[in-house]
Amino acid sequence: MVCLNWKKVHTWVLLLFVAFSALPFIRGITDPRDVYAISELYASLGFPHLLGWVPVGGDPCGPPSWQGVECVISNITAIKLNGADLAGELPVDFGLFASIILVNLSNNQIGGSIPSNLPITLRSFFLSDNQFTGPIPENLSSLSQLTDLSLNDNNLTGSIPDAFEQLTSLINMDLSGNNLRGELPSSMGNLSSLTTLHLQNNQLTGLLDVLQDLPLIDLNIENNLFSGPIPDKLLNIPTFRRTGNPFNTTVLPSPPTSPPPLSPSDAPSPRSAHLLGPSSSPFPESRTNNKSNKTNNVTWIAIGGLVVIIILALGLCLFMSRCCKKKSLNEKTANTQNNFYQVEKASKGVHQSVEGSMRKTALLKQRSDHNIDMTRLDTNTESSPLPFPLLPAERVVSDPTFIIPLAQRGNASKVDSVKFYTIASLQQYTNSFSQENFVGKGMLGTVYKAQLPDGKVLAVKKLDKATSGHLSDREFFELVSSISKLKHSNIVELVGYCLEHGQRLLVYSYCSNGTLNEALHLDDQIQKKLSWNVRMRLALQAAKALEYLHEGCQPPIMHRNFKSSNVLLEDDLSVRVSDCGLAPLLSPGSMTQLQGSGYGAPELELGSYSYQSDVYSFGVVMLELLTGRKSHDRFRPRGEQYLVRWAFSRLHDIDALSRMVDPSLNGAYPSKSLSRVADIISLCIQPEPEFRPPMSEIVQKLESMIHRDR
Ligand SMILES: *[C@@H]1O[C@H](CO)[C@@H](O)[C@H](O)[C@H]1NC(C)=O
Ligand SMILES: *[C@@H]1O[C@H](CO)[C@@H](O)[C@H](O)[C@H]1NC(C)=O
Ligand SMILES: *[C@@H]1O[C@H](CO)[C@@H](O)[C@H](O)[C@H]1NC(C)=O
Ligand SMILES: *[C@@H]1O[C@H](CO)[C@@H](O)[C@H](O)[C@H]1NC(C)=O
Ligand SMILES: *[C@@H]1O[C@H](CO)[C@@H](O)[C@H](O)[C@H]1NC(C)=O
Ligand SMILES: CC(=O)N[C@H]1CO[C@H](CO)[C@@H](O)[C@@H]1O
Repeated sequence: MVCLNWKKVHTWVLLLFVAFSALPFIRGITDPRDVYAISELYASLGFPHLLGWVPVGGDPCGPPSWQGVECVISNITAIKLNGADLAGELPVDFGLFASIILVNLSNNQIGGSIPSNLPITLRSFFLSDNQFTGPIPENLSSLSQLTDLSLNDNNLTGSIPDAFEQLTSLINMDLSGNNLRGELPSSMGNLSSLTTLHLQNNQLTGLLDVLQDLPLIDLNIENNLFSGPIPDKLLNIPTFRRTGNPFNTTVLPSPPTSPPPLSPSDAPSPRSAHLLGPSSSPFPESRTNNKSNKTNNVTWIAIGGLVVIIILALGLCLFMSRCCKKKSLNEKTANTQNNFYQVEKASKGVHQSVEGSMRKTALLKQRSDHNIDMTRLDTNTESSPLPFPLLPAERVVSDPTFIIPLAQRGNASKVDSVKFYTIASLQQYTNSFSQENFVGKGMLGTVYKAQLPDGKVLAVKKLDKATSGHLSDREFFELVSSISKLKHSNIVELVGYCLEHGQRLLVYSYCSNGTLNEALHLDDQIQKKLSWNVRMRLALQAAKALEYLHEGCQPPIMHRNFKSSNVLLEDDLSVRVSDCGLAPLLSPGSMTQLQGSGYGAPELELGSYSYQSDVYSFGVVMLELLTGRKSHDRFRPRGEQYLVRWAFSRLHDIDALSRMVDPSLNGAYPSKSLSRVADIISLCIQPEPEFRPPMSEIVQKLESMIHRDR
């Protein structure tokens, strides 16, 4: 009753207050893909001070507006942060913006390389006057709607990529003031709308012929190393600056009809633009009409009204529940502390709570001891501001439970054996997830090589948003915890993880000899080392890994994605199976993928997967070892594309069998063990799952065979 009276007096004040405090919990109107992309950008830039920007979540298209961000309804269409004193780098997945049209980050101090993953909707892309290094990405070729490109005054190196074939809308391009070398690529001849081209102050060489049929009005090639002769047509360009090149312009009036002196026959690299597929963005292509801000504002009024209603409703709920639970609140202090994010946000204004969460981001990054006092952390208003710069030395937080306070603090499930890594440290170790550190892309994410300051090398698996997105932080944490318990000499060891800014990464020990798939099908050097005996040893070790998962773990674990590219090889060619325990991340579609790649057992067709399905996949890997063929090879004749289909009947015919053996073994194998191997494989790849033997039996068979061969 006291509650209600009090409410009558203060209802409106309070409702508004609570409503505003609750704002961060309402799912904003902004396209979640854009929210994710802009959070990535913000983290990668090192959380600079920008009005309205928040590190996690937030609603870039909703009020309060974010500095420099423009939207059309729920889509981010422009980011204009030129001259905003920005440092840091651009994120690797910069391409995730779904509908962005203009990016202007000119006049800043942004470094690193230009990401190769770019938003394919871009029309205007300005990065001039920064500190970008490295090459111009070839994936420029996918930006078919580009009209303006300015990359001038950076420290870009390498040659201009042959990536312009599709860029027929490009009108202005400025690449001046870099360290670009090499000749102009032939696809520049396809820039059929180009009117302004600035290439001055580089070290470009070769001829200018490729430019002669472009509709240029303004061409500047000063201070390069171009050779003559200059094509006649270029001399008609209204503004053509060309001083500071070695060609002797005065000889030009007599352009030769014969082929120019410098052989143009050294054709451009064969990697022409059309070979590059569509953008790597996991989301469907999207296009947006850039409507003016006015349209935007009108819509805002409508949306604003709706939002206010929702806020009020939510506020009322929050208020009621808080008010009536007031008494029991004191008894539940511990719980309240667990949920300190909510408590704080509900009791302070929006502005303060944003500041608070930023402050926490900063604090969470700092090395902490186990008994950190949450209450003090929460109320300490004079704590340090933002974590500038984002890429300092290693910051490993020893207690992962501290990082995810929402995941029931005090729960016994602590991951003591693995480290928590910050995004920033992993970014540093992987050279910002650069192409040079790229190891491979699997069904679940992308793997990068990480070099730690102490010389240690690790493998970082950056999980795709699509694969781990359905797990809550808590579920992800439990997953990490369960993987960390897998200890076997033939299973890749998990050493840490990262859970920050919506990013989930797993950090593993690194296997220097790549995958069995590469060893068999790609890497001649390692393939030479794969003698019969080595192959049998690899099979045995891989079998032991699966045996451990199926029969040694409690509860047992299905691999669900066993294939030669998940069989990693150490220095000494011993096996470590990867992706163990990651089955919860696999989408339903992964079964189809496994089948498409030739590893999937027939029962997958019926949607069923069992331990015996792993056994089948193991049989396929043994077949790969035996034949040296790929599990699925679309370049083979029809009947031979799927390895199992081709091999199945041949396994029982001794002549056919000996013809099946990998020719690169040059017949160097004991014929007795060949038929034993064929028997084991036949058992594994039987169509009926119930007839396939358990892994322990396969381990025994392999062991006794290897033993007899000695
Ligand atoms: C982009 O930024 C540059 C540098 O501040 C500025 O000169 C230019 O007008 C901007 N262009 C657009 C389209 O915003
Ligand atoms: C560009 O690279 C050169 C040579 O590596 C270096 O001297 C210069 O400082 C760099 N400039 C910027 C802006 O990073
Ligand atoms: C690009 O130019 C070459 C040479 O002129 C031409 O053969 C090719 O068809 C053009 N490609 C496109 C996509 O226009
Ligand atoms: C370039 O784009 C293609 C498809 O558009 C994508 O598959 C590839 O991963 C991209 N390259 C890089 C280095 O991001
Ligand atoms: C926003 O982008 C999506 C695709 O990303 C598109 O389907 C939709 O039409 C866009 N909305 C507006 C208002 O432009
Ligand atoms: C700039 C330059 O080197 N100009 C020379 C071009 O060639 C003519 C005749 O060969 C010379 O007289 C110029 O000095």
